[in-house]
Amino acid sequence: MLKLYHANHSTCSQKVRLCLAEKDLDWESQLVNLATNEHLSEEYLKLNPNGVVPTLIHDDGVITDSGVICEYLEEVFPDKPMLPEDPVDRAVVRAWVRYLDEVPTAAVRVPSFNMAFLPRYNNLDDAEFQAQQADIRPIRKQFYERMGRKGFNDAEVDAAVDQFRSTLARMEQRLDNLAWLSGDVFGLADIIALPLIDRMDDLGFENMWLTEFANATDWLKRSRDRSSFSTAFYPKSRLSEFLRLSPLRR
Ligand SMILES: N[C@@H](CCC(=O)N[C@@H](CS)C(=O)NCC(=O)O)C(=O)O
Repeated sequence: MLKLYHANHSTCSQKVRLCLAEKDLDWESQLVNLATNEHLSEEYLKLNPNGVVPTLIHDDGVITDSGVICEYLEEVFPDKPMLPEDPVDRAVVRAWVRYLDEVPTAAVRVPSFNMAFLPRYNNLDDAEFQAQQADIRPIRKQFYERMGRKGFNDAEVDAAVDQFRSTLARMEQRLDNLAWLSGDVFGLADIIALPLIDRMDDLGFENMWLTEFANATDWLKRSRDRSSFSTAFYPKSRLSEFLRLSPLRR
């Protein structure tokens, strides 16, 4: 029995939903409302002490972190493999997953918050905003403090866009002679990358790859043509479908 604590629009949740769909697994959905800080409730923190989604429950096991959850699913449900057979090739895909977690996953948060989530904090005064960050966010206190109620500054936005561009450049090179980031078969690295590129697309950044990165553009189209995409990105799971996006402040 698989139960996923997740949020419709969360890129990390989308990664796990893609993996579940690729592996044709049935799962129970438990939505966590990020707007009301349900992920910071005492009850949820017992499952995921980092106070973030997603969390997977498998029988009595609690598994956190989207990349770890996907690797867990790969181990426990090895049919339809998401990693190549050769150990060196597997290591390369795992290195891609680490890179995608460290660089573009973090970068994508900056325009996402500036363009979509800031209005959540508009009605708070400084003290109320501070109170929300100080004790209750186990791993994101400094992130929210840097954002403040006015959003990330230009230097942070520029750095994030630059990191995203370097990700596209890396993808472009890898896709020069491979069908997928994970090798010959769509796999873990593709699963982790897809929600990030889709988010940037949803925020209106598609010109970044349409003009410069033909391989990445083609990869995105082929990834979206897979049935797992429509399963994982069901209606209202993209920000533009339910939030009014602000222009990127610069
Ligand atoms: N490394 C974690 C990061 C999870 C994460 O940051 N989740 C976001 C949604 S994509 C979240 O829960 N954010 C809560 C917040 O900003 O307070 C993973 O991959 O699962």
